[in-house]
Amino acid sequence: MDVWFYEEHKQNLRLNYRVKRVLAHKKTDYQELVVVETENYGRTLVLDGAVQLTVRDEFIYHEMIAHVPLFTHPDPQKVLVIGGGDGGTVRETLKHKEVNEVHLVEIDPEVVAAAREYFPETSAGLSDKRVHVHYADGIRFVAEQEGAFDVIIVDSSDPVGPAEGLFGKQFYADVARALKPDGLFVAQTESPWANQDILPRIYAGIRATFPIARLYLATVPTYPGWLWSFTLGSKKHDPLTVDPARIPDLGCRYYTPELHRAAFTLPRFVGDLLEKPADPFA
Ligand code: AG3
Repeated sequence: MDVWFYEEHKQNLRLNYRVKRVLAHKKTDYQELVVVETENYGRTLVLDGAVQLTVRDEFIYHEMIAHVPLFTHPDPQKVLVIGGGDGGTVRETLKHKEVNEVHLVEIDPEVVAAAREYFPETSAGLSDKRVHVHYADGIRFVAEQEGAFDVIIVDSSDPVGPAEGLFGKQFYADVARALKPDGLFVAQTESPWANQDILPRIYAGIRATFPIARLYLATVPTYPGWLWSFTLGSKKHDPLTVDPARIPDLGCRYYTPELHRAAFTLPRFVGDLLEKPADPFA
């Protein structure tokens, strides 16, 4: 069989994957959902043409989006995850013993259903008794919270379609209000290589909202540009002052105590990008 799937990384650039099997393909109320088994990366979840996770490399993204904020906060008990219906971020969050409540707010129930059916190793944590799954719009959910969470993790798709509002100034203000007085949040903030047009605006929005704003990097082979960014916005705790000697070994495959600090050391072109004057998303 010679079947290929591609993601369009740029108008003139596509990444092709040889497909062993198409496991699911449907239009949900929110997006087009595809699950394929690829030769190189194993099972792959694709939403509106954008790869969300592959079994082979999802650990990189999920470890980095969860452990950097959760080890920056000294006592993260109550955590909110926006998006992330595949469960990968929740799985990593549950590795922190202080965490006693995780709320996952996913707009599309079909994403959770597909994760439970096709990605058991990613989604298993969703059945943990500390986890509460809400099928709701993350923007509205956050707007209704006040001083409720230690850590908020925004595990969204790209800022087009259902996730667009999750990158806006109003949303960041609502996130700040939903956090406790020493709370902090992190969002996946696209690629500093492939998304240079929008990253300065996303970063500007977070920096305008939080006293501490820090961008960090990880290499995700299946996302456009490979080089991927996350931005942490914090009211009090600074990720750069975390003592690596106090970070326990969780048996991660990408994240390490030393990498916690190193991930914030930016190549010059990335630093320059963040200094570019930009209007935050409305
Ligand atoms: N969130 C998706 C990151 C964006 C990927 N973009 C792309 N492929 N164009 C990941 C969800 C995993 N929990």
